[in-house]
Amino acid sequence: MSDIGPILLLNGPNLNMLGVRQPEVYGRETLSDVVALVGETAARHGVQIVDFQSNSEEALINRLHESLGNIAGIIINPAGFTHTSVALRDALVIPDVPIVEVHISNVHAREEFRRHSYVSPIATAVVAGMGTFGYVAALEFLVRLLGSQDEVAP
Ligand code: CA2
Repeated sequence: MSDIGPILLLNGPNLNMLGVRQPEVYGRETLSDVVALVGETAARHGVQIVDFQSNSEEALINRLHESLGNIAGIIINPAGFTHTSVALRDALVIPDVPIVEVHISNVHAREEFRRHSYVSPIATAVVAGMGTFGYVAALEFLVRLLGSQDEVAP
């Protein structure tokens, strides 16, 4: 096991439909496939993933409140709430840990309304357009970031 604490993997509304609908936009992998992929990557680093998906803004916010003091970082695809939710953004800063915002699609190459994110200004890093590999990239980044924070000077 590494010294890095658990990483919270949050997925917002409709992402439970991954692989089921709109494969031309979001690919053929299901959310379970994505969670398994991130879990395998995390296991290789000795890091624990705590995953949660909800279609409810309230449930996502409550999950963040429950995570206070228990997590080392957050990977979140806020989905539609990216573009609408001040409340989710306010909740995301509560655990006071690094946040990586992930979008499967390139939100900047789509409709204008997808170009604004309430989350990006409080995120440490933003990934968009890498498909589901973006979640793995986010985890690798957090492992590197959190691992370097743990290093003790010789
Ligand atoms: O590209 C992304 O990951 C998004 O966060 C996905 C959101 C969208 O509102 C954002 O602008 C970009 C939509 C998630 C809906 O996921 C579905 C997956 C399969 C079928 C239908 C919806």
